[in-house]
Amino acid sequence: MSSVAVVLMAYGSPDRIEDVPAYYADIRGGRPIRPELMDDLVARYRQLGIEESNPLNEITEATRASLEVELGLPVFTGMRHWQPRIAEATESAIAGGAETIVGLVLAPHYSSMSIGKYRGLLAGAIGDRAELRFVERWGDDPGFVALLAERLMPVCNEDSHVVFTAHSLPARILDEGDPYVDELMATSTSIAQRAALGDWSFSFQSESPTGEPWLGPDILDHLDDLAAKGVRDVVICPVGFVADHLEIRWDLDTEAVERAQELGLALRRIEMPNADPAFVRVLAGLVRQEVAVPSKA
Ligand code: FEC
Repeated sequence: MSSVAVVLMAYGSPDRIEDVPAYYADIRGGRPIRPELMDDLVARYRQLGIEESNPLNEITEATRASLEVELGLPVFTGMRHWQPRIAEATESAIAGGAETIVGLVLAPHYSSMSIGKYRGLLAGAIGDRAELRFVERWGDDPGFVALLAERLMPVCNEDSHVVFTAHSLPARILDEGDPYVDELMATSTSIAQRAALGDWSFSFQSESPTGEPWLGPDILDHLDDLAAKGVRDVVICPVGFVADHLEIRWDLDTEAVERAQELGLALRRIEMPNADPAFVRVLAGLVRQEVAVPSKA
């Protein structure tokens, strides 16, 4: 077998508070940012205690390091919107002699605006210098479904209503036949079956103010609806994310918790997979489906 390396890709988070403007500019791809939106984003990171260092990126590094040990292959982190960039990770892999590169994104569901973008960045960086194997989607992976079901069951009681969530995207993806929503519903249904849930629903979160319609319902509106229907106990299971980052720590742990308190709802969420060994084994299994890597005994 030719020499193999893995490029493990994630959204990325600014290292320090002073990096936020450059980070946001990268996300916006050069489109202008209203000053109040920039101030709001800086304030969100600041309220999470991110000043001189960022624990959110440390989770990705811990995941990378554990995956490298689990696979016995070099694994390089490539961030979509921060450093180290996907291109830098690719250069490191090729400099280390990789002839085959496996691309794996720390986001389970395919969309042209999500995994499709990561793929484009990685393929462009590799060019014809190595063979690319790419994990296109993994929301239906049985190990991932089982992991989330196992985290869900202990935090549910007989009155709980489970809400599965994922990052919203501009609604125009539906006109383009994007599989994102179908994949999210398939993952949610599989987890609900596995955990034998009676009462559950799906909602989006983390919509960005870009001036166009986004997929809904948004989690805050959804909590209003659930409260109006008489639900009193809500458990959130974010299926579109795998780690504690801004979208979990702010949008759920801060904003959704505040809304739930106003509505008199009990609200909690599952622990995110982060760098849990069971999750790292799921990731390793995805890589092994692309290349023949012996399993650890
Ligand atoms: O922890 C962190 O510091 C970063 C958390 C973070 C994750 C994340 C994941 C996804 N996003 C996706 C789509 C979009 C689209 C736009 C967009 C905008 C933002 C902004 C921040 C941000 N996203 Fe994000 N996203 C994270 C953070 N995202 C910050 C900009 C400010 C704001 O809206 O609050 C709109 C871009 C544009 O303006 O054109 C679209 C998708 C995911 C899940 C897949 C993945 O992780 O890659 C999809 C984590």
